[in-house]
Amino acid sequence: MHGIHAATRLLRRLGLAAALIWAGLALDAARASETVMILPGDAEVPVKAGQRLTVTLRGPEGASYWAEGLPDGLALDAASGRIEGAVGRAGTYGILVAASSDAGLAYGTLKIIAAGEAPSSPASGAAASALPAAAMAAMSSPSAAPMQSFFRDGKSDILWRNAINHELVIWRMDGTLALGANFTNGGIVGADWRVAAVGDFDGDGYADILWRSIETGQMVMWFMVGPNVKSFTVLPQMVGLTWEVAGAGDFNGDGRADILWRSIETGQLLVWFMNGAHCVSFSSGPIVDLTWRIAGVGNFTGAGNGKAGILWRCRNTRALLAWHMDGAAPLGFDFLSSQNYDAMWEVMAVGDYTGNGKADIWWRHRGTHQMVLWQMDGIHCINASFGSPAYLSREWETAALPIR
Ligand SMILES: [Ca+2]
Ligand SMILES: [Ca+2]
Repeated sequence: MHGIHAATRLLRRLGLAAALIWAGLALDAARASETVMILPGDAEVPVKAGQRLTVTLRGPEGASYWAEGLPDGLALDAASGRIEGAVGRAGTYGILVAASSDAGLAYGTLKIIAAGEAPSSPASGAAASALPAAAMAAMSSPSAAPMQSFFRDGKSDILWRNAINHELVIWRMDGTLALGANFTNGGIVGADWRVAAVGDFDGDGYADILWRSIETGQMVMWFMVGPNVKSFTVLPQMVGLTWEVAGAGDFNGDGRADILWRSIETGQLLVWFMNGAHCVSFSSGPIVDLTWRIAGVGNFTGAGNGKAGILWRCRNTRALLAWHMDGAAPLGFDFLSSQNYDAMWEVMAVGDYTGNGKADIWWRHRGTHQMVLWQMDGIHCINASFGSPAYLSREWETAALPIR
């Protein structure tokens, strides 16, 4: 019974118990071979490398299970929820687990900490620790290319979707100026799908498009070259609709866009570190009061070695706050010096539109649909100018500013 008490304490500490019960998962006390535990929510399993372990995920009757990020040596039985095997290599492994049933979809995180002879790597996920120091240094240097550039020209672009006929158009941008409007060749995607985020998920320099079904939460990634779809992948994971994709950016500095999640119930943050459509590892971040809304993802100051940060806007005061991040952890924050826009103005996109390596902010007026670019130098707006064109009719929406 030691295991269940430890897990329950952990859940209490994380304040997650209520959400999980609602989601249909319950703690399981079964004890099998050597090490057994756990379960849903966020849980940690300490083991020795090479030691056999069994972890049983327990969801509602008839649930099927998946796990993403299992280390070599462990396997999941999707029908029973049993994860069995032995972790060959010492390390800390973050695993995303979920149970899917008629009652809905619940997910949690499982951390397996495998101790070995050598000190275990602090890195979450297996791959990073094997890299030589030089490669790590190269990977963590600031990425020159903005994550929202469809044309690999060093400047972010704007993806529009028409809420009525669902056409997709990419404006190739140079600062405030739209150089051209390009229809994508991906065809018309139905109304139950939404553009969840734009980012270069595979690191080839071209922005890609993440779709999410508003009915099921299923996700599809389009890998782009310019406005054309090169290939697409259905993501194996599904996350319940109480979590929303808040944006995409390179939170760990490996040159690939990652997915920022936020719970619409608790305000909890979660980052999926991506390699293309594959979630390599993930970290949960702080819980932030829901009076603060995520307006965009971008790095305004260069802090965190160029890694993506988060732009927050307070629903009450309209204050703008930039968080500087390292992975899912905030390093510090700054209030933006200009914050005098009223509620009629909404942030429609964040990206590097001027090509100076720092994020800028596009605003759109809810009444006139005019667009204004704040050209930013750090946390200071050095120029606010209308776009050219200066407005677009209401039915055109961006990922960050859907019509609701
Ligand atoms: Ca790409
Ligand atoms: Ca990344």
